[in-house]
Formats: sequence, structure tokens, C-alpha cells
Amino acid sequence: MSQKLVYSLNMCSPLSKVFLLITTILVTVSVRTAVGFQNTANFPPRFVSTDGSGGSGGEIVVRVKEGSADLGKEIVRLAGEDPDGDPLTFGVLRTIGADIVRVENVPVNGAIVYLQKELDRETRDSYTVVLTLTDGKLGKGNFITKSMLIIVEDINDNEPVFRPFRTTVTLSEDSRPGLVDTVEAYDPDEGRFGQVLYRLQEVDKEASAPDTFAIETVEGKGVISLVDQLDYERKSLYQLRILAIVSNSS
Ligand SMILES: [Ca+2]
Ligand SMILES: [Ca+2]
Ligand SMILES: [Ca+2]
Repeated sequence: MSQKLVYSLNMCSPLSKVFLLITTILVTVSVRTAVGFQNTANFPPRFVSTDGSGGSGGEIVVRVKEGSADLGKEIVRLAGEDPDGDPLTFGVLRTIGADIVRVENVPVNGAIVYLQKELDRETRDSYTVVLTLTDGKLGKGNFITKSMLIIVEDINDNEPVFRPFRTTVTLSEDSRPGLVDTVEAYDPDEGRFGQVLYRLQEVDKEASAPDTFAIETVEGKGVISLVDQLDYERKSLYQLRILAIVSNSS
């Protein structure tokens, strides 16, 4: 019994020495790795909110007016921060449509986005551009990105244009008051800027017929009606001039 016990202790002793040695080596390696990691780590920069138009959260939404009013103007200010204090550079990804803006870096860690193209809402009413941010340590072509939605607001820059219509209408003198014809003018602007109203304009005393014909705006169309009796012997030709007008106030 006692012999067996001694033998067993002898076997254990070298094993536990080896085990302790390995453990020590492992601990040393682990410490070196941790120190090395801290020396080369880079924390990426991030966008921060400036005027509430976009922080680290969702996309930035800005509104610009079509036409020349906002051309060259500042549309949004960007700001960023970097946990390591690296200097930051903002930019814009050169995707289709991104050339409508120019990003100018300003100290400290900020940028101003300018509108550099005149926009036409009737051609395109929104753009999404991708803003970029780097601390110079993310590697070539790598950026922190944030999308910016640019909504193009309407101005009243179109006049209504008449769709083809009949220029001559023949009525029998015994026609009863009622519908004569319908005209329509189209204005591509939005809302009231594109809402066409119709009026009859007096051409001259002889030709005009304010009491004989009337026009009403119904669902965007001009409905011309005969509102009086006709008398061929008294008057056989009427000339109507129709105005398509659009309110200029939004
Ligand atoms: Ca950094
Ligand atoms: Ca218009
Ligand atoms: Ca317009």
C-alpha cells in the first residue's frame, strides 16, 4: 500500500512542473498581445448632430428650392468626432447625382455642404447623396457614411400650356343653353402653382360675348357653356378668348 502511494507521488511531480511552466508562458504571451493591441487600435470617427438635421442616427434631410434661389448656398453643416482625436475629413461619394453638392471641410472637424447645381423640381424632386467621413486611418476607400436626402421644393416656374383644342365650334341658332366645349391647360408645377383657373377675356366690344357664353373651372378643365339665346340675324360670329391662369401664392 505505502509503496504504491510513493510511486504515485513521483509520477505526479514532473507533470505538475510542466503544467506550471506552460501556464507561465501562456500568461506572458497574453499580456504582450494586449499591450500591442492597445498601441495600434483606431477608433473610427462618427457624425454628430449639429442643427438637429442629422446626428449619428438616421439620414440627414434637407430642403432646397428649385431654380437659382438656393444655388451656391449652404444647405447643411456637418460635424464629427473621433475618440482618438484624429483630424477628420468629410466628403461625398461620387455617385450619380452627387455632383449637385460640394463639401467644404472647415475647422474644427466640421464641414459645410453647398448646393452647386441649379435644380428643377419638374425634372427630379429628390436626391440621395452619401456623405463620407474618415479620420485618415480607416484605409483607402473606407469611410463612415451617412446618407442625405435632398428634397427639391417647388416654385412657380411654369406657365400653363393649352392642350390641343378645337378652334372652331359651330352652333345652330336654336341651340339651348348648355355645354359648348371643354378646354384644358396643363401646368407641371405643384399644388396651387399648377392649379389652372379659366376666365373669358374680352376681345373687343363687337366680338366678345360676356352674356352669351361663360366658362367654369371644373376639375382642372375649362367648361364653356352657352348661357343665352343665339340669333343668327343679329350676330353670327363670336370670338372667345380663354385665359388659363395660375395663382402665384403658395
Ligand atoms: Ca480614429
Ligand atoms: Ca405654374
Ligand atoms: Ca416648379
